[in-house]
Amino acid sequence: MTSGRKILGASRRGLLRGGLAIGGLALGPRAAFAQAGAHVHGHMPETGLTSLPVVPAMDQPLVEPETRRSANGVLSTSLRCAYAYRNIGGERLYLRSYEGGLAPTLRMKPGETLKIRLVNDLPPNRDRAPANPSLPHQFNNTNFHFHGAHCSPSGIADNVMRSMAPGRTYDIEITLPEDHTRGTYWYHPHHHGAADVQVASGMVGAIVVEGDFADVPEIVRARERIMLLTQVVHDPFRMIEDFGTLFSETATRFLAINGQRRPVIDMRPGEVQRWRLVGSQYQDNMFLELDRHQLNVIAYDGIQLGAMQSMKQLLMSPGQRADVLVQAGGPGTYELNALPYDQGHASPTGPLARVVVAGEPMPMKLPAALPKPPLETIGDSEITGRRTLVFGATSPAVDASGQWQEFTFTVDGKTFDPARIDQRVRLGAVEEWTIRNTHAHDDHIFHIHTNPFQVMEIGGRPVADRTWRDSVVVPRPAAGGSTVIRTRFLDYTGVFMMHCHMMNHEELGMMQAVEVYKD
Ligand SMILES: [Cu+2]
Repeated sequence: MTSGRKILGASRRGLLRGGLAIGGLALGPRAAFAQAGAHVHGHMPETGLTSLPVVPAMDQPLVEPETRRSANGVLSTSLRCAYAYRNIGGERLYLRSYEGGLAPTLRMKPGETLKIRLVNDLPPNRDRAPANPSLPHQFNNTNFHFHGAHCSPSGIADNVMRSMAPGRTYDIEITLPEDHTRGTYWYHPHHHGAADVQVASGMVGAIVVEGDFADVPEIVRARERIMLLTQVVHDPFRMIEDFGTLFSETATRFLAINGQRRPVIDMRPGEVQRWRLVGSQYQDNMFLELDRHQLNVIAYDGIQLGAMQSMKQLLMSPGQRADVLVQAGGPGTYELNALPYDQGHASPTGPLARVVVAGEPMPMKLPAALPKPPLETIGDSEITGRRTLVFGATSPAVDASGQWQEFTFTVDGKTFDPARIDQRVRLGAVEEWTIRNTHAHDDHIFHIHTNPFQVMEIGGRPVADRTWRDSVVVPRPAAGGSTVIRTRFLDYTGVFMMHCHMMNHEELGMMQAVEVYKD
C-alpha cells in the first residue's frame, strides 16, 4: 500500500485549500513544517513542532468540499478515517476526520453504483465493548451510512450493522435504483457506540443524486452551494475523547458551515443561488434566518416539492436537508443566523454566515412553478397496516447534575440491542406509523433508513402537502406529542435502523432494528 504517497497528496491538497488541514502527525513534524514553510507565507505561530499557518477565525470566503463524480455508471473512491488537525473558528482541533478534514461531496446519478474503499486509520480502541451496547464505547470503530438512500441495507451495501475496525480496510458497494429520487443526501458513520462522537467530530459529507429540476431553467442557472451545518464541540484539549464532551444541553461551542465559523457567501445583486443545506449537526435543531431575505425551499430530504415554499425562518433538524433558492437583494452585508428555538430546551444560536452582496447586478428569476413531485401520495386505501411507536426517556431527579449517565433513551420502553429485531414488516406493505413522544423535556427526530415517508401530521396538526421526508420532528407532549407518517416498504428486504437522529439519544439507546422480509 502506498500510504506515504496518499498522505503527501492529502497534505498538498490541504495546503492549496488554504492550509485548513495538514497531515502533520502522519508526515512527521519536520516534513510537515518544511512543507508548510515552503508553500504558505505569513506568520507561523509557536504552537509546537507541527506549526500550522494562522487562519483568521471568521469572515473567510465559504470553502466548499472537493467533488468526486461518477464515471461510466460508477463512483469509485476511497475514504480514509484518521485523526487530523483542523482549524475551525480560530481553534486548532484534533479530531477524527474523513480525508484529513472537509469530507468530499459525492455526485452520482440514479442507477449508478457507489464503490468506496474505506480505510480505517484510527488508532486501536483502548476500551472493551460494554455489556450494555447502548453505552457509548470504542470510538475508533466505524462504518458507512448513505443517509436517505433507497437501496439495499444488506451485505456490503448500506449496512450499518457492519463493524469496521481500526487498522483495517473495507469495501462498500451501494447501487441506487433507476427511479431513485434526485436531490441532496449525505453520509456519515453509523456504528452504534461510536457514531455520535464521529459525527460530532465532523465526519459528515454531502451526496448529490443528480438531475432534479433539469427542466426548470431558473434552478439550472442558479449557482449551487453545498453547506454542511455543524455544531462544534470539544474538550479543554480541543479533542472529543469522552461522551461527556457531547452530552449536555450547553455543549455547543459555536456553529459552523463546512468547517468554517461565520464564512462569507458572495452574491451579486438580484442573483439566485441554490443552497443545498445539510443538517449534519450532531444533536440540536437550528432555526435559520437570513436578514432581509426569503428562504425559498424547493426540496426537503432530497425529494422535490411540487410547489416552492417561501419562508422567513427555516427549521433544520439533525439529519434533514433543505434545498433553498436565495435571491440576493441590494448591495450590502446580511447575516445568516441560527435564532432562538425551543426544542424542550433552547437550541444553540449564533452566526452561521455573512452574505455579502456586491458587484454588477445579475438579473435572475425564481421559478414560477415546480414540476410534479416524484413520489405518488399514499392514499387511505393503500394502507395495509398501522403501528404505534413510543419515543421515551427517563429523566434524572431534579437535583441531578445533568450528566449522560443519569438518562436512558428508549423506543417502546427498551434501549437498542443489535441482537433483537423490533419491527418485522412484510415486503410490499404500506403502513401508517404513529410515533408518540412521552419525554416531557425534549422534541425528538424520527429517522428511518431505506424508505422515505410521507408526513401526515405533526403534533396533531395535519401537514397540508404531506411532505415526503426521511427525518421529521416528533414534538414533546406539551407541543403535541406525536407525529404520523406513511411509508411503502418496497424493493428491499433486510435489516435496517429506525432511530432518533439527535445523536446523543440514538447512542444512549433510542433506536430499533426493522426487518423487511419476503414471504
Ligand atoms: Cu431524540
